[in-house]
Amino acid sequence: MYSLASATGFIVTNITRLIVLVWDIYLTLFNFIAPSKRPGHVMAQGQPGAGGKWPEYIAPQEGDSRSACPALNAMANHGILPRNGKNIPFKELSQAASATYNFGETFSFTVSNFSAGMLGKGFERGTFNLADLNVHNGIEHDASITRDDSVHQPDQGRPNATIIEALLKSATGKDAYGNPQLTIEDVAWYMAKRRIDAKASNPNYSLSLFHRAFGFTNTSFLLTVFGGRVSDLEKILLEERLPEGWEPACKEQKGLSLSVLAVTALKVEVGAIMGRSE
Ligand code: HEM
Ligand SMILES: *[C@@H]1O[C@H](CO)[C@@H](O)[C@H](O)[C@H]1NC(C)=O
Ligand SMILES: *[C@@H]1O[C@H](CO)[C@@H](O)[C@H](O)[C@H]1NC(C)=O
Ligand SMILES: *[C@@H]1O[C@H](CO)[C@@H](O)[C@H](O)[C@H]1NC(C)=O
Ligand SMILES: *[C@@H]1O[C@H](CO)[C@@H](O)[C@H](O)[C@H]1NC(C)=O
Ligand SMILES: CC(=O)N[C@H]1CO[C@H](CO)[C@@H](O)[C@@H]1O
Repeated sequence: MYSLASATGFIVTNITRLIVLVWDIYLTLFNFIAPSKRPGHVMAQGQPGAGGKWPEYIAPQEGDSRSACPALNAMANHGILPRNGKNIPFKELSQAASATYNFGETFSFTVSNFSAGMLGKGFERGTFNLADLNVHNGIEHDASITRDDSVHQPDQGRPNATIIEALLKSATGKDAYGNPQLTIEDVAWYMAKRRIDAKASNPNYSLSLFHRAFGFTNTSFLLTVFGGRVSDLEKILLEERLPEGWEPACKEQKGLSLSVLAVTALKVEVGAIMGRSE
């Protein structure tokens, strides 16, 4: 009965993963059937960002802790996470990130739990500082599209304006009002360019398949969550500030699910591998 025992072992030890998977499929199906949130009403009443009003932005001060993630830093800059970026419970990260960016809880739990594991802490009781997330090749990796490689810039909490401005200049799309907007192809092309540039200038360059997966997930957020509009991304990426009136582009009733995110992410990665076809 070896196979039965190992199958039981698989199910029991993988039970939380299984729950997350089933839960995610439920979110995806629910979102498919339920009407999306109305534009202008993605943030629930009483939540930070409701009615396009985000809490006051204060740029990070000397001694504040910041990560390589623009989305989490923006939350701290608006006081949605502690402004000093310190002693944040993983549980709070999971809940606050999910509420601020209209993400399904499956996603924010998985990422927060992964981060806790990476830092050797427990999800339920553990806390962290934003800069703790910058462990090189933990989550943070080379060839990012908002940060220089850690060999050149040891403080990964700081955005690199040169790299971000080149990303935004590459936008070829237009939104409904004719304003510049990034497309999947633009982002895929820029990721490919960053990989080439980083490889050329960084003798220690590395980018595992695992980190590619994270990289393209993150990059696809520029479109799925931030909406891709250049005028918004200037504030979000350069200042790590949520613009007045901005709300997440993903409007699903139960928030963006992992399953749906994976599809956009895959499109970006395939584009980055193939290069821009023109
Ligand atoms: C919930 C927990 C989250 C954690 C622990 C996390 C962590 C990170 C880390 C460590 C990086 C740096 C990776 C690199 O080296 O490029 C990163 C990048 C990024 N994250 Fe997050 N993140 C989280 C949530 C989010 C959310 C909700 C969004 C979108 C709204 C987001 C958008 C991004 C973007 C756009 C990048 C930049 C990628 C780049 O520079 O190449 N993250 N994140
Ligand atoms: C949560 O993290 C722990 C430690 O890294 C890991 O063993 C567990 O599988 C994770 N749970 C899920 C559902 O990802
Ligand atoms: C961003 O990428 C890093 C790894 O590159 C990953 O660990 C982190 O979870 C990603 N963020 C999200 C929200 O997926
Ligand atoms: C930003 O990145 C560029 C390109 O890698 C680099 O030349 C420049 O020194 C970086 N700027 C800062 C302030 O780190
Ligand atoms: C580059 O990698 C080598 C070998 O892994 C290591 O000894 C060296 O310290 C690294 N250099 C930098 C600047 O990280
Ligand atoms: C004990 C056990 O079977 N654990 C499995 C959980 O799932 C991962 C893959 O998702 C397997 O690699 C583990 O062996």
